[in-house]
Amino acid sequence: MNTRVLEIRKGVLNKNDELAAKLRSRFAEAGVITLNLVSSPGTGKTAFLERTLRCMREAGHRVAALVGDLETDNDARRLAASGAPVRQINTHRCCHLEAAMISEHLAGWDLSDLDYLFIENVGNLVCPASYDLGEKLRIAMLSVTEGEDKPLKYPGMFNSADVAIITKMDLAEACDFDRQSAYDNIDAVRPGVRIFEVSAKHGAGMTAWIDWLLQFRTLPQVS
Ligand SMILES: Nc1nc2c(ncn2[C@@H]2O[C@H](COP(=O)(O)OP(=O)(O)OP(=O)(O)O)[C@@H](O)[C@H]2O)c(=O)[nH]1
Ligand SMILES: [Mg+2]
Repeated sequence: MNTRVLEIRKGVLNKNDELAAKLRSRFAEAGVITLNLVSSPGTGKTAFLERTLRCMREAGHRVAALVGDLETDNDARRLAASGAPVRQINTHRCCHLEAAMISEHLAGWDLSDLDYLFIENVGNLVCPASYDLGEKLRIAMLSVTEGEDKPLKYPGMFNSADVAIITKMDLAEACDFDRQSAYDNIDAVRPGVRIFEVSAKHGAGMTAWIDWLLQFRTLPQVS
């Protein structure tokens, strides 16, 4: 019985991987850098993206976003206030985004009009780790209010990340955030990963993040 369940799951993942590979080729051909933002619910993905989209648009970069939630278009409305093209993906009972959902919601967008496509995944530290969306960069986020041990408890998410971002740094002192412990735990599951500290509320750390992202685009890209 268990073997059968595993086979079905493998089949679903293989289909997703095939679609994700096609998306990755499309993104590379269009020259768009695609990022998949993953974290627990409420870590601050949307707040961070609101600032990122606004700053990047002001600097003349072409950005767009897809945002996944089970229900509501609240996050899409927040992000669209930046002026960037934004689409909400409602997954209903599904706790993660899949490559097919990305493909479907890109309909009508000319990817070659974009420099960066941000995908905010459904808030969940487990399932999104298993679903490749064809992204170039997976960004795992952790807020100072969640507990420094989250990377150890949810290693799959942090282990598959290209960048880690610690959010809500303005609350660090009030939460007795143990910065060294957070860094050690991230490093334990993803040795050497680049870590940024930000406060989307006050803007601290955002310049370093955006500078890094702009510089990343200039590096030779291997798809
Ligand atoms: N103090 C502080 N609060 C923040 C910061 N970033 C986000 N928040 C607050 O944290 C709460 C959740 O922020 P969101 O941006 O909606 O978080 P999210 O990760 O997008 O949430 P989901 O999409 O539901 O998973 C909101 O009340 C935000 O105002 C920050 O840098 N500092
Ligand atoms: Mg959100």
